[in-house]
Amino acid sequence: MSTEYGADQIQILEGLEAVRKRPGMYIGSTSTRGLHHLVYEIVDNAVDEALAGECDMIDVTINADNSITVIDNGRGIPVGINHKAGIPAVEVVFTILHAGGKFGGGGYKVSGGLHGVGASVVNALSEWLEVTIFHEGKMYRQRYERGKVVYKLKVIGDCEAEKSGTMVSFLPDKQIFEDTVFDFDTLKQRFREMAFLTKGLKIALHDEREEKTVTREFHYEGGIKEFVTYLNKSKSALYPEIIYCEGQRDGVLVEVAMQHNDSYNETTYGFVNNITTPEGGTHIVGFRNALTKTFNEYGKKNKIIKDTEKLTGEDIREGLTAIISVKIEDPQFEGQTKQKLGNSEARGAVDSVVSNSLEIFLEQNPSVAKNIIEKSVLAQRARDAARKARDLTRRKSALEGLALPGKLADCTDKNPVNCEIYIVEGDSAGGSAKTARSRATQAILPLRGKILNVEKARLDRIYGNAEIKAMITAFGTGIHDDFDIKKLRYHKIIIMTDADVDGAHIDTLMLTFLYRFMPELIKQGYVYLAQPPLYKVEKNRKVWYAYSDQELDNILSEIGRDGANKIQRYKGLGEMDADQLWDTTMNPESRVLLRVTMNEETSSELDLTFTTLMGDKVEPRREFIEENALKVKNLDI
Ligand code: TTJ
Repeated sequence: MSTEYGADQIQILEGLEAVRKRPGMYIGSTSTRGLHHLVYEIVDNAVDEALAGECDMIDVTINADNSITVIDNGRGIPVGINHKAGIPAVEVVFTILHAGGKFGGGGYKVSGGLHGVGASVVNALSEWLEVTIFHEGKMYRQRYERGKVVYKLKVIGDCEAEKSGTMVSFLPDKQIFEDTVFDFDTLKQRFREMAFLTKGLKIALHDEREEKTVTREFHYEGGIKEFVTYLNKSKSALYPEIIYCEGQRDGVLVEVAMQHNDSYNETTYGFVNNITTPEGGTHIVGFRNALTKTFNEYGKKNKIIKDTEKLTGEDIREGLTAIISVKIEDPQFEGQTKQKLGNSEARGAVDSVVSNSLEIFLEQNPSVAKNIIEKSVLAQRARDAARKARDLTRRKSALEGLALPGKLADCTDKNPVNCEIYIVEGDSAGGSAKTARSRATQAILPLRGKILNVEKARLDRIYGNAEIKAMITAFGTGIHDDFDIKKLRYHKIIIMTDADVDGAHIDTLMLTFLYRFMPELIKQGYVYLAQPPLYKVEKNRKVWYAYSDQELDNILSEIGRDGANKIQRYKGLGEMDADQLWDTTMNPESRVLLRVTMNEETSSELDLTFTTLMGDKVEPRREFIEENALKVKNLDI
């Protein structure tokens, strides 16, 4: 092999060597997030073939050895010689850096976007990778190891003459990734999203790591319209129609679907070339502009609002679920985390496509239009009331200084880095916690009963709620436009509830509040759940604590099940005295805390989790709980 190596090949190896030296530069990180990006990178190439109208099926398998296989029924990566490089095009795709998205030219591509670094990066970071192409009755194959060609592209057999497609298998390199185990749910959620965003495309995911293969299939003929229906499934829609806008301008392909529900939250997700844009950008700005303008014009023209009145965008978007999906040839991502679309042409394109379609829709559906505008007027009144309440609090705190809530037992240390606040369910457990705590660094805020469900209340009621006010003042950050993470008074916010169904419900209520009003606290890793033990085992005056049934079993196996044990099942925090609470749950030396994290790449699923758990509809909630009952301990919300 070495004698055939020319200058081109040496350059190739240097390119891929650079990827192996600094993988983070190419895939963001070598954590599980980066690991999963490898799969998206390969699948994105197949999605491009679907966008070109040449493929309608993608099949992904997590194999028993944790390698991945992706198959599509597209035209197949070209096997002919690429004249510039002097090697088959498929070899260029897998061995030359950045060649990925540039093949074929023209048209919209989802690969080569934010994460789209090309299939060669996946190759460089894989122990081995094999590509098989089905083309005109022949099967071609090439294998690589850590990016290096093992053998030249060769014909390995025949296939049916009509069959065409590409199959790629790879095993992520354990020398590169901290953890090489794929998470089925992470992949599943991403593929569901991809299927919504590419109408008509069938994506199947198989997991062959257990004896019985698990399969999920996604296929939505309605595309993002079905996405909106899915997001609204646990809410009550305000009208049955999904408003849908589609069009193209200045090289930007625009697709928008939306529907209001009777809740008070806006749920808008933007996508650029199938990549989520949590920080928004020009496409979102264009959408909002069009919405505000069109509803105000319609409302005035039809005398639903007075000429002097103006609905704000926020009011119109109360309870709105919307998907804004744009495809653009050269997306520019900006912002701190490069998750914000910068292309200015996207603003005008979305604005004009949405304005035109929405105006027509409203003219044709006057009762829907009236319904939405009336809800917006109510939203405006509530917002005015909330603003007044907030101004009053602001003025008060300006006069009297920031008064901490009376129920808060604050810590003495004033450096937030050292400080923790325990949010404790119930006054009695709050009392034990106050006795048990380490005064210097641990503050205690007891909450009476269940906190308000913020999914079901308008702002004025939320701001009026005593428990919520107490938390906001204790944290010190303020909320909404006033939110300032630099003012956070504790770097650990620890939710401590009973280890029972009620406790789990309070956890969810608390997390819902934090997610909706202070998401930065979760994103930056300041939020934790305390883990009180489930059992206490005593034998010969020695004590063990078990935090799960499994652990209880282990302890009993170790010390013998001879009847001399006294086993106590804790039903609540209140059953522990202060010393026990300290030893088991609060002592930083020995306690177990679960940090709450969130994955922004699939935030639509996260939103759904909260609305499903907290919403009115019983059936989706029951299904959700049944489906997730086994993994309640998985706190990656
Ligand atoms: C390019 O233009 C000529 C016809 O084939 C086009 C192409 O490259 N199609 C294509 C690539 N289909 N599928 C892929 C592909 C699939 C996987 C799973 C992985 C990669 C890197 C590419």
